[in-house]
Amino acid sequence: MAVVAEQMLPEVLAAYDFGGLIVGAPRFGKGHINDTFCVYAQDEEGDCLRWILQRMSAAAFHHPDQLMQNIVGVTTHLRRAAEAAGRDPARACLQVAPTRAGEDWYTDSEGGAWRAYPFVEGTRCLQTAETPELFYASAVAFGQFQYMLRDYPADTLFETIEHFHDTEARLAAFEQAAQADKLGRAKSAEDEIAFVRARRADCSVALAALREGRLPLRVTHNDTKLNNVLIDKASGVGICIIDLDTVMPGLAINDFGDSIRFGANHCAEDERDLSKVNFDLALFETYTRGFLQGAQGSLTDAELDYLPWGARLMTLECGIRFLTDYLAGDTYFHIQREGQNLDRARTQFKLVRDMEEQWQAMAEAVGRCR
Ligand code: ADP
Ligand code: GN1
Ligand code: MG
Repeated sequence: MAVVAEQMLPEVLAAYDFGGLIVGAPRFGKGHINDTFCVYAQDEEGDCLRWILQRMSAAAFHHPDQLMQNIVGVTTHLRRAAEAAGRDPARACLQVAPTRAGEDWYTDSEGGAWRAYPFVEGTRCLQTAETPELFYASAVAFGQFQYMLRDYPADTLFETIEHFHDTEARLAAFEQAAQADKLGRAKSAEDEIAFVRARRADCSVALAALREGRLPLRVTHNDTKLNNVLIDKASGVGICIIDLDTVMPGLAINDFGDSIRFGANHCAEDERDLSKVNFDLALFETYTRGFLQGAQGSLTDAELDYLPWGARLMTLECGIRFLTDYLAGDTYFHIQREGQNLDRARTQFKLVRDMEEQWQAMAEAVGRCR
Protein backbone atom coordinates (compact mmCIF):
# COMPACT_ATOMS: atom_id res chain seq x y z
CA MET A 1 0.00 0.00 0.00
CA ALA A 2 1.64 3.21 -1.15
CA VAL A 3 -0.28 5.62 1.08
CA VAL A 4 0.54 5.67 4.78
CA ALA A 5 -2.56 4.92 6.82
CA GLU A 6 -2.32 8.19 8.82
CA GLN A 7 -2.83 10.17 5.64
CA MET A 8 -6.25 8.62 5.12
CA LEU A 9 -7.40 8.91 8.75
CA PRO A 10 -9.42 12.16 8.51
CA GLU A 11 -11.44 10.75 5.63
CA VAL A 12 -11.99 7.41 7.35
CA LEU A 13 -12.90 8.93 10.72
CA ALA A 14 -15.55 11.01 8.96
CA ALA A 15 -17.07 7.87 7.47
CA TYR A 16 -18.02 6.56 10.94
CA ASP A 17 -20.20 7.82 13.76
CA PHE A 18 -18.09 7.14 16.83
CA GLY A 19 -20.66 8.65 19.18
CA GLY A 20 -18.85 11.86 20.07
CA LEU A 21 -16.15 14.34 19.29
CA ILE A 22 -12.97 12.60 18.15
CA VAL A 23 -10.15 13.72 20.39
CA GLY A 24 -7.43 11.42 19.11
CA ALA A 25 -6.68 8.34 17.08
CA PRO A 26 -3.13 7.12 17.73
CA ARG A 27 -1.69 3.85 16.51
CA PHE A 28 -2.37 0.97 18.81
CA GLY A 29 -1.23 -2.56 19.58
CA LYS A 30 1.61 -4.80 18.43
CA GLY A 31 0.10 -6.61 15.44
CA HIS A 32 2.40 -7.31 12.49
CA ILE A 33 -0.20 -7.12 9.75
CA ASN A 34 -2.92 -4.47 9.87
CA ASP A 35 -2.64 -0.74 10.57
CA THR A 36 -4.45 -0.43 13.88
CA PHE A 37 -5.61 2.80 15.57
CA CYS A 38 -7.46 3.42 18.80
CA VAL A 39 -10.10 6.11 18.34
CA TYR A 40 -11.01 8.22 21.39
CA ALA A 41 -14.40 9.94 21.16
CA GLN A 42 -15.82 12.23 23.83
CA ASP A 43 -19.58 11.91 24.24
CA GLU A 44 -22.00 14.61 25.47
CA GLU A 45 -21.41 13.72 29.12
CA GLY A 46 -17.69 14.00 28.60
CA ASP A 47 -17.17 10.24 28.83
CA CYS A 48 -14.62 8.65 26.56
CA LEU A 49 -15.73 6.02 24.05
CA ARG A 50 -12.99 3.90 22.51
CA TRP A 51 -12.97 2.11 19.19
CA ILE A 52 -10.50 0.03 17.25
CA LEU A 53 -10.11 1.26 13.68
CA GLN A 54 -8.06 -0.83 11.27
CA ARG A 55 -6.86 -0.65 7.74
CA MET A 56 -6.67 -4.23 6.60
CA SER A 57 -3.31 -5.15 5.13
CA ALA A 58 -3.45 -5.08 1.35
CA ALA A 59 -0.27 -7.17 1.23
CA ALA A 60 -1.93 -9.95 3.21
CA PHE A 61 -5.57 -9.76 2.17
CA HIS A 62 -6.56 -9.41 -1.45
CA HIS A 63 -10.34 -9.61 -1.01
CA PRO A 64 -11.44 -7.46 1.94
CA ASP A 65 -15.10 -7.97 0.96
CA GLN A 66 -14.77 -11.73 1.41
CA LEU A 67 -12.73 -11.25 4.57
CA MET A 68 -15.41 -9.05 6.12
CA GLN A 69 -18.15 -11.48 5.09
CA ASN A 70 -16.29 -14.18 7.00
CA ILE A 71 -15.94 -11.95 10.06
CA VAL A 72 -19.58 -10.91 10.10
CA GLY A 73 -20.64 -14.56 9.82
CA VAL A 74 -18.27 -15.80 12.51
CA THR A 75 -18.98 -12.97 14.97
CA THR A 76 -22.73 -13.49 14.57
CA HIS A 77 -22.25 -17.18 15.38
CA LEU A 78 -19.99 -16.42 18.35
CA ARG A 79 -22.42 -13.83 19.70
CA ARG A 80 -25.21 -16.44 19.75
CA ALA A 81 -22.93 -18.98 21.41
CA ALA A 82 -21.91 -16.42 24.04
CA GLU A 83 -25.54 -15.54 24.76
CA ALA A 84 -26.45 -19.21 25.05
CA ALA A 85 -23.62 -19.65 27.57
CA GLY A 86 -24.82 -16.65 29.60
CA ARG A 87 -21.81 -14.46 28.74
CA ASP A 88 -21.99 -10.78 27.86
CA PRO A 89 -21.82 -10.85 24.05
CA ALA A 90 -20.43 -7.30 23.89
CA ARG A 91 -17.30 -8.50 25.70
CA ALA A 92 -17.19 -12.11 24.56
CA CYS A 93 -16.78 -11.42 20.87
CA LEU A 94 -15.84 -8.74 18.39
CA GLN A 95 -18.67 -6.73 16.94
CA VAL A 96 -18.30 -5.07 13.55
CA ALA A 97 -19.28 -1.38 13.75
CA PRO A 98 -21.20 -0.05 10.75
CA THR A 99 -20.12 2.99 8.76
CA ARG A 100 -22.46 5.99 8.50
CA ALA A 101 -23.63 4.45 5.25
CA GLY A 102 -24.52 1.25 7.09
CA GLU A 103 -21.72 -0.85 5.58
CA ASP A 104 -19.51 -3.33 7.41
CA TRP A 105 -16.34 -1.72 6.10
CA TYR A 106 -15.17 1.41 4.36
CA THR A 107 -13.08 1.78 1.22
CA ASP A 108 -11.05 5.00 1.23
CA SER A 109 -10.41 7.11 -1.85
CA GLU A 110 -7.03 5.39 -2.35
CA GLY A 111 -8.58 1.94 -2.27
CA GLY A 112 -7.62 1.02 1.34
CA ALA A 113 -10.17 -1.13 3.18
CA TRP A 114 -11.03 -0.21 6.78
CA ARG A 115 -13.21 -1.60 9.55
CA ALA A 116 -14.04 -0.66 13.13
CA TYR A 117 -14.89 -2.53 16.34
CA PRO A 118 -15.93 -1.24 19.75
CA PHE A 119 -12.89 -1.43 22.05
CA VAL A 120 -13.44 -4.28 24.49
CA GLU A 121 -12.97 -2.37 27.76
CA GLY A 122 -11.51 -3.71 30.97
CA THR A 123 -9.22 -6.14 29.18
CA ARG A 124 -5.50 -6.69 28.73
CA CYS A 125 -3.65 -7.84 25.66
CA LEU A 126 -0.41 -9.61 26.61
CA GLN A 127 2.80 -9.75 24.61
CA THR A 128 4.32 -12.52 26.76
CA ALA A 129 2.93 -15.08 29.17
CA GLU A 130 3.45 -13.05 32.35
CA THR A 131 2.26 -15.90 34.56
CA PRO A 132 1.32 -19.55 33.94
CA GLU A 133 -2.21 -18.67 35.08
CA LEU A 134 -2.60 -16.05 32.35
CA PHE A 135 -1.20 -18.42 29.73
CA TYR A 136 -3.63 -21.07 30.95
CA ALA A 137 -6.48 -18.54 30.64
CA SER A 138 -5.51 -17.85 27.01
CA ALA A 139 -5.45 -21.59 26.32
CA VAL A 140 -8.94 -22.11 27.68
CA ALA A 141 -10.20 -19.22 25.52
CA PHE A 142 -8.63 -20.59 22.33
CA GLY A 143 -9.88 -24.10 23.13
CA GLN A 144 -13.36 -22.71 23.67
CA PHE A 145 -13.14 -20.79 20.43
CA GLN A 146 -12.40 -24.08 18.69
CA TYR A 147 -15.33 -25.68 20.48
CA MET A 148 -17.77 -22.86 19.67
CA LEU A 149 -16.96 -23.10 15.97
CA ARG A 150 -17.23 -26.91 15.82
CA ASP A 151 -20.66 -26.58 14.13
CA TYR A 152 -19.86 -23.54 11.95
CA PRO A 153 -20.51 -24.26 8.25
CA ALA A 154 -16.96 -24.39 6.88
CA ASP A 155 -18.10 -24.25 3.27
CA THR A 156 -19.47 -20.70 3.77
CA LEU A 157 -16.00 -19.36 4.60
CA PHE A 158 -13.76 -17.76 2.00
CA GLU A 159 -10.08 -18.64 2.10
CA THR A 160 -8.77 -15.16 3.00
CA ILE A 161 -5.15 -16.18 2.43
CA GLU A 162 -4.68 -19.17 0.19
CA HIS A 163 -2.41 -21.93 1.46
CA PHE A 164 -2.00 -20.06 4.74
CA HIS A 165 -0.74 -22.99 6.82
CA ASP A 166 0.34 -25.04 3.85
CA THR A 167 3.84 -25.62 5.17
CA GLU A 168 4.93 -27.28 1.94
CA ALA A 169 3.90 -24.17 -0.01
CA ARG A 170 5.70 -21.98 2.56
CA LEU A 171 8.83 -24.07 2.01
CA ALA A 172 8.54 -23.65 -1.76
CA ALA A 173 8.12 -19.87 -1.41
CA PHE A 174 11.17 -19.79 0.83
CA GLU A 175 13.26 -21.71 -1.75
CA GLN A 176 12.19 -19.28 -4.42
CA ALA A 177 13.16 -16.27 -2.30
CA ALA A 178 16.48 -17.86 -1.31
CA GLN A 179 17.38 -18.65 -4.89
CA ALA A 180 16.28 -15.26 -6.23
CA ASP A 181 18.09 -13.51 -3.35
CA LYS A 182 17.01 -10.22 -4.83
CA LEU A 183 18.53 -8.07 -2.09
CA GLY A 184 21.73 -10.08 -1.66
CA ARG A 185 20.73 -11.01 1.89
CA ALA A 186 21.13 -14.80 1.62
CA LYS A 187 24.79 -14.58 2.66
CA SER A 188 23.76 -13.12 6.01
CA ALA A 189 21.29 -15.95 6.58
CA GLU A 190 23.33 -18.97 5.51
CA ASP A 191 22.85 -20.88 8.76
CA GLU A 192 19.12 -20.24 8.83
CA ILE A 193 18.71 -21.29 5.18
CA ALA A 194 20.56 -24.53 5.94
CA PHE A 195 18.41 -25.05 9.04
CA VAL A 196 15.26 -24.99 6.91
CA ARG A 197 16.70 -27.20 4.19
CA ALA A 198 17.60 -29.83 6.79
CA ARG A 199 13.92 -29.97 7.79
CA ARG A 200 12.21 -30.26 4.41
CA ALA A 201 10.60 -33.58 5.30
CA ASP A 202 9.07 -32.18 8.51
CA CYS A 203 7.09 -29.68 6.45
CA SER A 204 4.89 -32.53 5.17
CA VAL A 205 4.06 -34.26 8.45
CA ALA A 206 0.72 -32.61 9.27
CA LEU A 207 -0.32 -32.20 5.64
CA ALA A 208 0.26 -35.91 5.03
CA ALA A 209 -1.89 -36.76 8.05
CA LEU A 210 -4.62 -34.50 6.66
CA ARG A 211 -4.37 -35.99 3.16
CA GLU A 212 -4.53 -39.50 4.58
CA GLY A 213 -7.61 -38.65 6.64
CA ARG A 214 -5.94 -39.00 10.03
CA LEU A 215 -6.48 -35.35 10.95
CA PRO A 216 -9.85 -33.65 10.34
CA LEU A 217 -10.31 -30.26 8.72
CA ARG A 218 -12.13 -27.91 11.09
CA VAL A 219 -12.97 -24.23 11.31
CA THR A 220 -9.94 -22.76 13.03
CA HIS A 221 -8.53 -19.36 13.94
CA ASN A 222 -5.08 -19.88 12.41
CA ASP A 223 -3.37 -16.98 14.21
CA THR A 224 -3.60 -17.88 17.89
CA LYS A 225 -0.89 -15.67 19.32
CA LEU A 226 -1.27 -14.61 22.92
CA ASN A 227 -1.89 -11.03 21.75
CA ASN A 228 -4.94 -12.18 19.82
CA VAL A 229 -6.94 -12.90 22.98
CA LEU A 230 -8.20 -10.24 25.37
CA ILE A 231 -7.93 -11.11 29.07
CA ASP A 232 -10.40 -9.65 31.55
CA LYS A 233 -8.44 -7.33 33.86
CA ALA A 234 -10.50 -8.13 36.93
CA SER A 235 -10.76 -11.91 36.72
CA GLY A 236 -7.77 -12.89 34.56
CA VAL A 237 -10.08 -14.93 32.33
CA GLY A 238 -9.60 -14.95 28.54
CA ILE A 239 -12.84 -13.46 27.33
CA CYS A 240 -12.57 -12.38 23.71
CA ILE A 241 -10.68 -13.84 20.76
CA ILE A 242 -9.71 -11.15 18.29
CA ASP A 243 -7.91 -10.91 14.93
CA LEU A 244 -10.42 -13.06 13.07
CA ASP A 245 -8.95 -12.34 9.62
CA THR A 246 -7.69 -15.87 9.17
CA VAL A 247 -10.65 -17.87 10.47
CA MET A 248 -10.79 -20.55 7.80
CA PRO A 249 -10.87 -24.31 7.48
CA GLY A 250 -7.67 -25.62 9.08
CA LEU A 251 -6.12 -27.95 11.62
CA ALA A 252 -6.81 -27.74 15.36
CA ILE A 253 -3.18 -28.74 16.02
CA ASN A 254 -2.10 -25.57 14.23
CA ASP A 255 -4.20 -23.37 16.53
CA PHE A 256 -2.67 -25.18 19.47
CA GLY A 257 0.81 -24.99 17.97
CA ASP A 258 0.82 -21.31 17.08
CA SER A 259 -0.01 -20.42 20.69
CA ILE A 260 2.87 -22.58 21.91
CA ARG A 261 5.24 -21.02 19.40
CA PHE A 262 4.54 -17.54 20.71
CA GLY A 263 3.77 -18.10 24.38
CA ALA A 264 5.68 -21.11 25.73
CA ASN A 265 8.89 -19.14 26.24
CA HIS A 266 10.02 -15.98 28.01
CA CYS A 267 11.33 -13.85 25.19
CA ALA A 268 10.19 -11.40 22.57
CA GLU A 269 9.60 -12.83 19.11
CA ASP A 270 12.50 -10.71 17.81
CA GLU A 271 14.92 -11.24 20.75
CA ARG A 272 18.50 -10.95 19.50
CA ASP A 273 20.17 -12.67 22.44
CA LEU A 274 19.38 -16.29 21.66
CA SER A 275 20.58 -17.41 25.08
CA LYS A 276 17.31 -15.91 26.35
CA VAL A 277 15.21 -17.89 23.88
CA ASN A 278 14.18 -21.16 25.47
CA PHE A 279 11.17 -23.38 24.98
CA ASP A 280 9.41 -23.81 28.36
CA LEU A 281 8.09 -27.34 28.74
CA ALA A 282 6.10 -26.46 31.87
CA LEU A 283 4.27 -23.71 29.98
CA PHE A 284 3.67 -26.20 27.17
CA GLU A 285 1.91 -28.51 29.60
CA THR A 286 -0.01 -25.63 31.17
CA TYR A 287 -1.30 -24.55 27.77
CA THR A 288 -2.17 -28.10 26.76
CA ARG A 289 -4.27 -28.53 29.89
CA GLY A 290 -6.14 -25.27 29.26
CA PHE A 291 -6.68 -25.87 25.56
CA LEU A 292 -8.11 -29.33 26.18
CA GLN A 293 -10.36 -27.99 28.90
CA GLY A 294 -11.69 -25.29 26.57
CA ALA A 295 -12.15 -27.73 23.69
CA GLN A 296 -14.37 -29.88 25.91
CA GLY A 297 -13.53 -33.25 24.43
CA SER A 298 -14.07 -32.15 20.84
CA LEU A 299 -10.59 -33.22 19.67
CA THR A 300 -9.91 -36.71 18.32
CA ASP A 301 -7.24 -39.06 19.64
CA ALA A 302 -5.17 -38.46 16.51
CA GLU A 303 -5.34 -34.69 17.08
CA LEU A 304 -4.11 -35.17 20.64
CA ASP A 305 -1.27 -37.37 19.37
CA TYR A 306 -0.25 -34.68 16.89
CA LEU A 307 -0.31 -31.72 19.32
CA PRO A 308 3.51 -31.70 19.70
CA TRP A 309 3.80 -31.69 15.93
CA GLY A 310 1.44 -28.72 15.81
CA ALA A 311 3.83 -26.79 18.06
CA ARG A 312 6.97 -27.80 16.18
CA LEU A 313 5.50 -27.17 12.74
CA MET A 314 3.88 -23.82 13.48
CA THR A 315 7.20 -22.65 14.91
CA LEU A 316 9.18 -23.94 11.95
CA GLU A 317 6.66 -22.55 9.47
CA CYS A 318 6.59 -19.14 11.12
CA GLY A 319 10.40 -19.05 11.08
CA ILE A 320 10.33 -19.96 7.38
CA ARG A 321 7.84 -17.14 6.73
CA PHE A 322 9.95 -14.56 8.61
CA LEU A 323 13.08 -15.72 6.77
CA THR A 324 11.31 -15.61 3.41
CA ASP A 325 10.11 -12.07 4.09
CA TYR A 326 13.64 -11.04 5.11
CA LEU A 327 15.05 -12.46 1.87
CA ALA A 328 12.28 -10.92 -0.22
CA GLY A 329 12.65 -7.42 1.26
CA ASP A 330 10.25 -7.19 4.24
CA THR A 331 7.08 -6.71 2.26
CA TYR A 332 4.69 -8.69 4.48
CA PHE A 333 5.43 -8.40 8.21
CA HIS A 334 5.70 -4.88 9.61
CA ILE A 335 9.24 -4.14 10.80
CA GLN A 336 10.62 -1.38 13.01
CA ARG A 337 14.30 -2.00 12.18
CA GLU A 338 16.38 -3.66 9.48
CA GLY A 339 17.12 -7.30 10.10
CA GLN A 340 14.11 -7.72 12.38
CA ASN A 341 12.57 -10.46 10.29
CA LEU A 342 15.89 -12.36 10.36
CA ASP A 343 15.99 -11.97 14.15
CA ARG A 344 12.43 -13.27 14.31
CA ALA A 345 13.35 -16.27 12.17
CA ARG A 346 16.30 -17.02 14.47
CA THR A 347 14.15 -17.11 17.60
CA GLN A 348 11.73 -19.50 15.91
CA PHE A 349 14.51 -21.83 14.82
CA LYS A 350 16.03 -21.83 18.31
CA LEU A 351 12.62 -22.84 19.68
CA VAL A 352 12.30 -25.59 17.05
CA ARG A 353 15.69 -26.96 18.10
CA ASP A 354 14.59 -26.94 21.75
CA MET A 355 11.39 -28.79 20.88
CA GLU A 356 13.34 -31.38 18.90
CA GLU A 357 15.51 -31.96 21.96
CA GLN A 358 12.51 -32.25 24.27
CA TRP A 359 10.35 -34.23 21.88
CA GLN A 360 9.72 -37.22 24.13
CA ALA A 361 8.95 -34.99 27.11
CA MET A 362 6.40 -33.06 25.04
CA ALA A 363 4.54 -36.25 24.19
CA GLU A 364 4.60 -37.26 27.85
CA ALA A 365 3.22 -33.86 28.87
CA VAL A 366 0.30 -34.26 26.46
CA GLY A 367 -0.21 -37.76 27.86
CA ARG A 368 -0.62 -36.33 31.37
CA CYS A 369 -3.30 -33.90 30.15
CA ARG A 370 -5.57 -36.21 28.15
P1 ADP B 1 -3.02 -7.61 13.50
O1 ADP B 1 -3.59 -8.55 12.49
O2 ADP B 1 -2.18 -6.55 12.89
O3 ADP B 1 -2.34 -8.37 14.58
P2 ADP B 1 -5.21 -7.25 15.40
O4 ADP B 1 -6.60 -7.39 14.89
O5 ADP B 1 -4.67 -8.39 16.17
O6 ADP B 1 -4.28 -6.87 14.16
O7 ADP B 1 -5.16 -5.94 16.29
C1 ADP B 1 -3.94 -5.41 16.79
C2 ADP B 1 -4.05 -5.14 18.28
O8 ADP B 1 -5.12 -4.23 18.54
C3 ADP B 1 -4.37 -6.37 19.13
O9 ADP B 1 -3.24 -7.13 19.43
C4 ADP B 1 -4.99 -5.70 20.36
O10 ADP B 1 -3.99 -5.16 21.19
C5 ADP B 1 -5.76 -4.55 19.77
N1 ADP B 1 -7.18 -4.82 19.53
C6 ADP B 1 -7.76 -5.26 18.37
N2 ADP B 1 -9.08 -5.32 18.47
C7 ADP B 1 -9.40 -4.91 19.73
C8 ADP B 1 -10.64 -4.69 20.44
N3 ADP B 1 -11.83 -4.88 19.86
N4 ADP B 1 -10.57 -4.22 21.71
C9 ADP B 1 -9.38 -3.98 22.30
N5 ADP B 1 -8.19 -4.14 21.69
C10 ADP B 1 -8.20 -4.59 20.41
C1 GN1 C 1 0.96 -12.22 12.09
O1 GN1 C 1 -1.55 -10.43 12.63
P1 GN1 C 1 -0.68 -10.89 13.73
O2 GN1 C 1 0.40 -9.94 14.09
O3 GN1 C 1 -1.54 -11.31 14.90
C2 GN1 C 1 0.60 -13.28 11.08
C3 GN1 C 1 0.68 -14.66 11.72
C4 GN1 C 1 2.08 -14.89 12.27
C5 GN1 C 1 2.41 -13.77 13.25
C6 GN1 C 1 3.81 -13.88 13.77
C7 GN1 C 1 -2.38 -12.78 8.82
O4 GN1 C 1 0.02 -12.24 13.17
O5 GN1 C 1 0.38 -15.66 10.76
O6 GN1 C 1 2.16 -16.13 12.93
O7 GN1 C 1 2.24 -12.48 12.63
N1 GN1 C 1 -0.75 -13.04 10.56
C8 GN1 C 1 -1.00 -13.10 9.24
O8 GN1 C 1 3.94 -13.06 14.88
O9 GN1 C 1 -0.14 -13.40 8.41
MG1 MG D 1 -3.08 -9.72 15.92
